[in-house]
Amino acid sequence: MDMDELKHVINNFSFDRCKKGNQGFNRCLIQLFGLAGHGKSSFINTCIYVWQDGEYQNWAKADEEHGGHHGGHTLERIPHKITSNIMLVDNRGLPKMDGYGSGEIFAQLGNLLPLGRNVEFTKGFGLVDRIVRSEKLVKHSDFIAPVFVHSVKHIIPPEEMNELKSVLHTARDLTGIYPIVVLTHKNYGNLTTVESSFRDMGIERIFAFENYTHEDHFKTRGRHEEVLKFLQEVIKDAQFRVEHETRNPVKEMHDRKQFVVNYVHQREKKMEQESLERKKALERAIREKELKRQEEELEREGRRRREAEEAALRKRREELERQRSFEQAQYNEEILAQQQANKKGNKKFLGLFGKKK
Ligand SMILES: Nc1nc2c(ncn2[C@@H]2O[C@H](COP(=O)(O)OP(=O)(O)O)[C@@H](O)[C@H]2O)c(=O)[nH]1
Ligand SMILES: [Mg+2]
Repeated sequence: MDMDELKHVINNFSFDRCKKGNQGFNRCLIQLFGLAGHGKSSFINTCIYVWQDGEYQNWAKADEEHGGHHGGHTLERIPHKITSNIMLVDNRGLPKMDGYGSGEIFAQLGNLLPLGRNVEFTKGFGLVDRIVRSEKLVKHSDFIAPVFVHSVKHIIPPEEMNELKSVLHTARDLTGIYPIVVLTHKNYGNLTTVESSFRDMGIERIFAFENYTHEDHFKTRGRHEEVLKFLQEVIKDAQFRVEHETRNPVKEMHDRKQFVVNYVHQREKKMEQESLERKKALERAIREKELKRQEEELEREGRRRREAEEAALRKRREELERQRSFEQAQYNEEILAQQQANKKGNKKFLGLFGKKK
């Protein structure tokens, strides 16, 4: 299919044209999710740029140095229109995937939080409250197509693989569709390594882009074509799911809500358990430290005692030595005196002997 044909297919997409009719679906929401800074907003800019084929603008407020907008970092769920039936949604990205964050991701992905409003992150059951408060503001007629955005600049370290895999699989359980993965920064990282990591996690549909940005928006056929192919893939899949399955958008929305509420509940339990374990570990560490301190004190005490005993022994030895040398000196003196006395005695005797002669 050439670019014009692709454009035609995308432009004419409508759930109304599905074989069984729209089954209650109106728009296809291409829901972008992923970590902050991986290029979600830039990818939206890229899609709009290609679709409108006019001047480049920072429509999605990507974090661009020369953008002059609010300095990037999307804080809201903003829908961007491609056609009246296809929307791209820039969800609020997370600084990292952790216990709290993933609940937020799924609430956004499940279309349970309103579009066009700030997404305030809350801890604990605050998220459930927000979901309940949003009930009247979200549309069950939105079909959700999950798209995970990841920059190939970030090679996924082994310790992050499981967490990410679990996020992608939960996204599948929540939406009924395996997320399409969009890799960004294609020319600035290790595409092959990152791509194979996602394949290892069971992801089949992967698109790689060098996004159009403020610095680089020189139109290339390769980039234009790849974006159109991506959009076509999303709508083909959405169409397939509405044509080949019996759907009930109202029930599906309800199930998604249930799913996320359960997820948050499980997550809370898990986090409570983890926090309890952390507390126990801390207490254990404190006890061990105290024990070690006591052992060291005992050891020091023992050393002090041994040293004192050795010093006393040394002193005693020195005294004995002094005593011994004193006695030796006395003895020597006596011997000397004796010898001198003997010498005198001998002289007298010799005298006598002389007289006799
Ligand atoms: N070279 C290059 N830069 C990109 C690409 N995608 C995003 N960026 C840059 O990466 C930064 C973060 O992108 P942004 O779209 O704001 O990320 P978000 O937080 O996921 O919305 C910005 O400075 C973008 O200009 C890409 O594919 N190639
Ligand atoms: Mg953004």
